[in-house]
Amino acid sequence: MENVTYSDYKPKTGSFRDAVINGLSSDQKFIPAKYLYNERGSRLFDKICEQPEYYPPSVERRMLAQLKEEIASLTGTGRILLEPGAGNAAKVRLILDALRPAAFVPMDISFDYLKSATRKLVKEYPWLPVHAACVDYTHSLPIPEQVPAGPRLLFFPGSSLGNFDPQEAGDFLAMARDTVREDGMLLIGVDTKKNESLLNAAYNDAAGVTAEFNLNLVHRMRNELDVDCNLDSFEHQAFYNADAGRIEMHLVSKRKQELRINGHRFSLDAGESLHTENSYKYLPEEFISLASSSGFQEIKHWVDSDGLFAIYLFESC
Ligand code: AVI
Repeated sequence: MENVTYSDYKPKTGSFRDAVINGLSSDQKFIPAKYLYNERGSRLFDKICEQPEYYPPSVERRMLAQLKEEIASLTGTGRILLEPGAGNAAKVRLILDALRPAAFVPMDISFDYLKSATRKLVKEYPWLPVHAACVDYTHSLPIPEQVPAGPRLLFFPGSSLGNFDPQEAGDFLAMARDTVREDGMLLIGVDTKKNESLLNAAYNDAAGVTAEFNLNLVHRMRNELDVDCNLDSFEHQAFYNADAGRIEMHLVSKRKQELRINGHRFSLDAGESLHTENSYKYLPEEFISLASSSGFQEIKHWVDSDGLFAIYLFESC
């Protein structure tokens, strides 16, 4: 059997133009968060992960490095390891040696990025069969036919689940449960509810990288949709909404202005916002209950000593 395969499930990406026209037509104007991640946005997100205020990546990495043997003792070795949104596959490297999977299935929406990440990975781990799949995991989790039989483990780090609203998060977990089947497991990293000032600081870093990431949407509207607006006519806003249990990210119009896109005109008042992202935070009991309504029961969870981040291991039930 081949040690590396590539499958393209051709995810359909809707057009940025249609999404912006639709979002600006709504009462609370919005742009779906996935449009933050073009190539420039993905680079800015990588830079966010290096900011001292944005604690999730460093805390999760530290936890995985410390917990890998314990996790492996609970999952066993030789599983088929699946990772939706694997990107550059940096986090999985922390657990590969301990988990010794029978195969790894990295999934990502960008085929070019996935191919180059896979080429590097197979050089570093010559013993590991890799079956890379280009998919949009928000819609489906197709498994390439070359993937051998065996119990599956889905790895979903980075609190990416927090960018779904709770209903979508439940739907994603149910899809994950169908994908890993009866003898499957889920290893997932999820950000916790905590002191609001830490949360607010994490999305308002002093170097302004998160602001630049958010303003990338204005950049895209100017460059790709020919919208005549200045970058400095919007400002970044991110705050914790305690009632909803989420960080909200907005672009706030600094003045009254009109945005024209393909014959559509949208007027914005000074102070009016475009809602650009939600990032939900969960108490462990809330998250365990959400996962259990999607068919997973807890094996164990770990919270770091400062209560900043949680890692959960579930099995299918
Ligand atoms: C990708 N995702 C988990 C990040 C988060 O924390 O919700 C995206 C992000 N947005 C601003 N900073 C980071």
